[in-house]
This record gives sequence, structure tokens and C-alpha cells, in this order.
Amino acid sequence: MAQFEEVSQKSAVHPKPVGLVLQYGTAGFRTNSKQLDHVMFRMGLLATLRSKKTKATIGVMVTASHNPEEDNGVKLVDPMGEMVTPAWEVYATQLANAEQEELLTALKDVIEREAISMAQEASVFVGKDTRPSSDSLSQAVLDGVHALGGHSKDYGLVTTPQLHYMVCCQNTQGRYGEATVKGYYRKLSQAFIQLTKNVPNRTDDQKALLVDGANGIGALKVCEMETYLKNELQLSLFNDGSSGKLNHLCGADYVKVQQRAPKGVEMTAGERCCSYDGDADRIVYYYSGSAGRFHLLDGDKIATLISTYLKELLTQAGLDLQIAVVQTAYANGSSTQYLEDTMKVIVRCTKTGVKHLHHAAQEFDIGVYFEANGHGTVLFSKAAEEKIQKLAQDSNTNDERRRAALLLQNTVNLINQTVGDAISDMLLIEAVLAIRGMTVQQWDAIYTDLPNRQLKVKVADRRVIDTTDAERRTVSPAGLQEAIDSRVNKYRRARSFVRPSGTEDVVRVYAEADTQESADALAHEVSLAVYRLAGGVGEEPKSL
Ligand code: G16
Repeated sequence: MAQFEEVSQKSAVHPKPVGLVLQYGTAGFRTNSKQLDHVMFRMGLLATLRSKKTKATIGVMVTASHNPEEDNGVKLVDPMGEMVTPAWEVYATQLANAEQEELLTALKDVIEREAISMAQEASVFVGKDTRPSSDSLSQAVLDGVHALGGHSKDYGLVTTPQLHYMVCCQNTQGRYGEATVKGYYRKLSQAFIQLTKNVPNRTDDQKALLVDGANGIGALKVCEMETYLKNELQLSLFNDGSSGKLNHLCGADYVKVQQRAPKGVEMTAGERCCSYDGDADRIVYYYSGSAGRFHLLDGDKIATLISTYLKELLTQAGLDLQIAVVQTAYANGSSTQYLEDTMKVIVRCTKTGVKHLHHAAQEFDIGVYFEANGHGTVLFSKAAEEKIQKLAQDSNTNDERRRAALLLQNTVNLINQTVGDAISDMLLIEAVLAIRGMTVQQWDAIYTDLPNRQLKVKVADRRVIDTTDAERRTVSPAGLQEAIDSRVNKYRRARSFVRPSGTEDVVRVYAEADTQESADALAHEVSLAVYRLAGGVGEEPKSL
């Protein structure tokens, strides 16, 4: 078949290094950009097949998000804007790792197993972040799409959540919104302005927000959006990419893990600040308190703020909708306790990775999902959206209920339900703080985080670590869980777990306890146990 000849010829331009094997990670393939050309070409092929199979547009985003600038990666987007279904991750791995002469066989295998009609048209949307390697790698994706005769639309530089949004808009024939970057700005800014317009006497101070753009795509895009916000939000942008390196000493991951302000952000006491990550799908907030103490408001605090706000509106609207919060093992113990005991909402814990949280959140009328690292969004079931809309349009209902329903309706419009979105989340948080008349300090005071510490340990092969119970316990290597348990038992209110990262070549260690000293000591002791029992390489972890 001519198509396969074309694939054969084009794939020779994107050859696979012999013997290279890559794992499909937490959010797709991710490694040094030099190893990824063939993977990108092949993901272009796979996205085209997925499009033929689903008869819908598929998205491919070239980004390595929070990783260092030298890395790159790829995220695949399914028709409704969600991460590609896990069954296809297996095909992605097979295609990425097939040696050059095996590629056609691997491709035909997917076609056969999925009974794909090759006569079906295909459409793929492609986006990229600002890494220097993203230009040629996104071209490799496009080459893959065209080799199989697929149609493509190259959105160029966009945030990951913008690409997810475009895919969903396209596949809902515009019902979710217009599949353009301008359409995205218009929808979100209109909802934001509707939400905040009736808040009395918002001062310039209340409208002011410092943004760390991580020297990445989020900085470019939030700048583009600013005029749409009509001064309802006054942003001061730092790390805008004009000089600094992507994610270097800045960005959401740096701020969350290091628990300190990013380089270059000039904050004065009490000012609200936030950081995006490298592809703007995560956000964390922070401020400097009295005596210059750094206060972090991470994904758990964001989930709490948003779910409290939604629950209040549901009560005011008299709507009986079930609300749940989905977290991962990284969620601070205090947040889970607050959500369950004080707010009395359902809390679920899943494995790390947006796809897991997203899936769990879909089971509820309203599912608020956030990873502690700031990646998250809110999902509304179709029935919930319809109930909200009906009430908002019901002129016979009383003012309080109607007002709450209208706020809920605009909140739905402000949220990018396809995936975590730093810009959309930022606008939502700003709107909630304005509507509830809360300062960042009052938000922070909802509950007090347990002191915690995250570390990374280098091992020869991180796959030796296997976990269970939503990654809260290890099952291998032998003796590791017992070692963790015995160390946790030495401290008060302590918890610790380890898991292999799916985006970096490290094992992640998390520990929390009643004091920072205890959390630090526990994290160090558990790191040592990992190093000794799971094949640590390089220097032994040192105490903090
Ligand atoms: C990706 C995933 C997140 C995950 C993060 C870290 O984020 O989308 O769900 O929390 O990786 O994963 P790991 O601990 O396995 O390295 P991003 O923002 O880097 O794409």
C-alpha cells in the first residue's frame, strides 16, 4: 500500500537509535530531547491511527513540562481533551521501541488489533512549548501525521491545556467553545469578568497578582490574554522567558519541591504570587508572611478553596449535587483530614498522574481533582451542568438561589475541564478570593499543612520499585516497606512513601511529620533505605 511505502521512506528520515528503549511515563514519553526525534514521528503515526479509530481529532503536545530545558516529551490528547486512553499507551510503547525494520509490522499490528479502516480520514492538532528542541520535534510529529495521509493543524506555541481545549472544542463542534486561542481567551475572560463584576469595591491591591511564568509558554500566553481581562486583574509578570532559562530556579515544581520563592520575583509581605510550570498545566500560590517567612499554597490548598466555594454555592442554590475531591499520596495529611472531617466531602486517593485523577473525578456530579504539585481542575457531569443551567434560567426562583446558580454557571465556563490549566485555575482562584472577600492569608489559614519534605534518589533502575495501594506502599524490593514502616514509627503524625518517577530518572521520596526537623530526618532516612535496598548510584543521600 502506498501509505506504508510513504511511512517507510519518511521514517528513514527519523531513524530510531538501535537498541534504545523508552518507557511511556506518567504523562507520555519524556527524556533528553536528542533521543526523541523517532518517537515524535511515530507518535504522529499513532495519533493518526487513533484519529481514524475514534473518527475524531486527536492532539499531540510537544513538551517536557517541568523538566529541564534539555529534555522534551510528548503528551497525547484523546477526543474529549483528556489524556489518551491507557490501552493505547501500550501501542505507543510498541511503536516507539520498534527497531527501524520492525516499524511497519508494529504499525500494522495496531491497525489489525483495533480493526482500523485506513480509508477513514484523520485529523491531528499539534502544539509545542518554548524549548529550543520543540520546533524540530513538532515537525517530526507533523511528518508522521502526513506520512499516513492525516490532516494536521499546527497551533505552534500553545500551553498544554490550550491544546487539550482546542481538541475538545473541535470534537464537540464548538459546543465547548471555539477551537482558537482567541476563542479560549474570550471564553475564560468573559466568565471571569461576569464572576467578579458584582464584587463591590475591589481595590487595585486586591486585583494585583505576581506571576512567575517559569520562563516558558505560560508567560507568553498570559501576556496575550491580559487585554481580554480589562484590568479586572493586574498582573506583574516575572520569569517571562526574555532572559532566564526554562524552569531554572523558578516555576511551580521548583517552588513546591524547594518550598521557596522563585528567583527573580520581587515580592513584598502579604502580596499574592503564583508560579506556572513549563507548559502551564500546573500552578501553585505563595506569599511572604511576617518576618519574611515563605508560605506555600499548593494543589491541596487550591482544591480546598475551590471545593469550599462550590459547596457553599450548591447550598445557596439548593442543588443536591454530590461533590468529591480526588488527591494522590502526596496530599498533605492535614488537607485530607480537613476535607473529610470538617468539610465532610468524599475524598478519593489515586495513583500519581492526571489520567488517574481525571478518571476518578468523573464518577461524581462534581469532581475536584488536584495533585499537591498544583495540577488539577474540576469536572462537572453533564447532569450537573444541566441542573445548574436550568436553575440559572429559572425566573421563578428566588434571588439568592438564582444568584448562586449564575455564579456556578460562570464558574463552569471559567474552568478548563479537559485538564489542569494554570491560567484557568489562576482566574478561578482569583475570582473565588474576590467573591468570598478573602485575603491570601485567610485562605492559607483554612488549615495548617503538616511539615513535609520531598527528595529524589538516583538508582540504577527505578523499575525495581513496585508499589500498591495508590502508591502508598511498596511491594518490591523486598524489605523496603518494612524499612519505611520502622522509620515512620519513630516520628509523630508521620507518613512516608516512595515511588519511581514517571517523568525523571529518579525515585521520589515523600515524608511528613509533626515538625520540619522530623519530616526532614524521616525523608533522609527513607532515602537511605531506598539507596541501600533499591540499588542507589552515586553518593549516598546526605542529611539535610
Ligand atoms: C506530569 C503529570 C503529573 C505528575 C507529574 C510528576 O506533570 O502530568 O500528573 O504529577 O508529571 O510525575 P512523576 O512524579 O511521575 O515524575 P507535568 O506537569 O510534568 O507534565
